Amino acid sequence: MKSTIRRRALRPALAALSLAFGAALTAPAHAQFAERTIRVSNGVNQDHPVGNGVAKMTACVNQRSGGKMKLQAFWGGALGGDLQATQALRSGTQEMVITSSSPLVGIVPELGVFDLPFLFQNEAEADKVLDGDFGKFISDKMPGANLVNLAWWENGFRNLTNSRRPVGKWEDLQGVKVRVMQNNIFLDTFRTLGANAVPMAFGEVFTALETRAIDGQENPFVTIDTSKFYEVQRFLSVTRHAYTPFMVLYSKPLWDKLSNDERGALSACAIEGRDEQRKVSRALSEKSLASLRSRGMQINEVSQGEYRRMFDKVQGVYEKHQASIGQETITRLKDTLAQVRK
Ligand code: TK8
Repeated sequence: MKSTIRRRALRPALAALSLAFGAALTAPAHAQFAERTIRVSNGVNQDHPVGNGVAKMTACVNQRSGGKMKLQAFWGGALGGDLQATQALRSGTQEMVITSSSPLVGIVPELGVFDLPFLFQNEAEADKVLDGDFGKFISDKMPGANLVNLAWWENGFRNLTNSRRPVGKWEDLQGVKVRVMQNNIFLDTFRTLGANAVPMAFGEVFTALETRAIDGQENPFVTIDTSKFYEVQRFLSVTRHAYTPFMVLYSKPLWDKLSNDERGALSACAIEGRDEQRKVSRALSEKSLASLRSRGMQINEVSQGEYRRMFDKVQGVYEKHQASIGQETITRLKDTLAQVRK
């Protein structure tokens, strides 16, 4: 009986204590957030899965900061291409960019490891490599270039489109003018396969295809679909010749001015965005392939035998670029892949 009376008497005090405790949990977090609008640029369009990732990340930082931090996204290269936007981050004139790793090898050469042809066999092993020690090993090299990598998102497995012919074996590439990212390893890979490889920023690709300045390009299905390449390309060959990651980069000069709470929110929300973006990317990939077929693209698979011949044909690219990527990076990557594949 006495304990019931005591509990009742204590109720108001316990209620006040829990309110104060609850407020303490939220107040310091919100108190360490300044009013900020963070500009994040992309080369793809908003209906690309990057749009889903950015939406998730935006809602997350908004919630964690009590509405003080906002992400403002610019699509379709509105703030410049991958390399141009990344340089703006390095100089502290823009906060964020979501960019392929490939155009940045001139800034951080070790990123070239992801451009080695036929490196990953599937998304599961790519996730394990990127989200584990190896991904951190590479991300830790970014601050030296005035950049902070918040997360690895998915660009995806790359496939070839062109306006001349189906490509079922490497010999079919002879003389085909293929745009590649501004990256020596992609240039070498496609030249080794016999194509006339042309480096070009992503934002110029559609017009170059439309005017036949180039015959083809290579990107994942969701990019071919959301960038409307089907309007200017007839053939799609499922080559899966490389897997490109997206980097969610923050300007280090601007990062250094953030509070620990702001950095914590951005880091955690970039991971939430990653999981959403990858989920949508994989769910949309098959739908995009079906959509491209319904829009009239002629789609061909590459047989296992011919896939193997392409793989064998470009092995020299690995040796040629070991020096520029760095032996330690290549050895770590190979060891990690061996572990992942056990
Ligand atoms: C978009 C690019 C694109 C990439 C390319 O900004 O350049 O072909 O695959 O996704 O990063």
